[in-house]
Amino acid sequence: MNKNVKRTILGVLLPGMLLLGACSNSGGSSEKTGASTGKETGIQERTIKAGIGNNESHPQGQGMKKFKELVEEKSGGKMKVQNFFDASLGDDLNMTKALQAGTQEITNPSTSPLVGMIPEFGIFDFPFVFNNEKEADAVLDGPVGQKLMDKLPEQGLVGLAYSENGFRQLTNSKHAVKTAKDFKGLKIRTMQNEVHLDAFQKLGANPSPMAFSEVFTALESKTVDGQENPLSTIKSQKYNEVQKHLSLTKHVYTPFIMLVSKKFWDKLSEEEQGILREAAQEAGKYQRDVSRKENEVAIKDLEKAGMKINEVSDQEREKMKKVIQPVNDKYAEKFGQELVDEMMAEVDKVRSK
Ligand code: TK8
Repeated sequence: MNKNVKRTILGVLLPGMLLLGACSNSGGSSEKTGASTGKETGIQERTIKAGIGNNESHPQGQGMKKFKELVEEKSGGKMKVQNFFDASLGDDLNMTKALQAGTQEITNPSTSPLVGMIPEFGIFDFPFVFNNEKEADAVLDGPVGQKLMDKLPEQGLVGLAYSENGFRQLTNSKHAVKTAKDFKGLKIRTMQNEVHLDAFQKLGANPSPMAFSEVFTALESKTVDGQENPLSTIKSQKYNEVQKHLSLTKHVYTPFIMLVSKKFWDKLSEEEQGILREAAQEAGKYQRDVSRKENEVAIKDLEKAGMKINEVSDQEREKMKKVIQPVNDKYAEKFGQELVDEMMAEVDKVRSK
């Protein structure tokens, strides 16, 4: 379907769907009544609404399908996960707010839009911190990743597991980006994240933060010249239809995090909580695998689809890193130098192995 038509249809259907969702007796409100004496035990019949920004075929979509399968299997079919794809429940930030309000149970956002609630998540937005997925895994699955998860409950959220959005690459309609200077003047959509905004500004680009579901139209209408996302997303969102150049900048790694509404979580028995946590961790591992394989396929598909792809040399990446360094320094101070040092020590540990 034509993207615009699809969007128009969504625009008409969405308010109605949301209304239905709000009126239906699904999710947190669907558990058995009569247990007003506090925490329940055992496993109850539950319907769990889970929403993501990407579509079903994207590695994130595949991860959520695995999560659904695992939750239903582990609960003997009592806990049902209802997946909503393609930002049909809203974008990362809106869905996270719905979790806080208790009107949605689960979402799986990039960590980047969470910085408005928990600034420290911004340490993952520092460009050029990770060289490869192994380094990212070590930090996310280690004490630093856990420290950040521990900050979620005070914001009405519970974090279950990290998975991967992945290394971001730049696309644009103007020219190949091979050096730091090539960013000059490019209008680039960024996530709603101050570190990204400042970093692109430092490179001389003209960044504008925007929700994910608006990106295709913004590129098509030339409101912006470019955007940056992992290869799997560039392919699944068909950005190749409106972008000519793909530059393998690999400038930053974005995690996904499985979030649960704390309002919902607190109603669950320990057994139910255990099922969700285990399922999220297993699905997270599976999803990372799918993501890594898909990126290898996606680059070939994007080339076949006619994108002009260019590598960025390590020396040039190093130069970009130097330009951005003051931004990283500024935010390290804001988020806590100690936390940043701890992250870098973890990375060094992997590097020296
Ligand atoms: C999906 C997003 C997304 C992210 C972005 O909800 O906004 O560009 O990379 O793919 O989390």
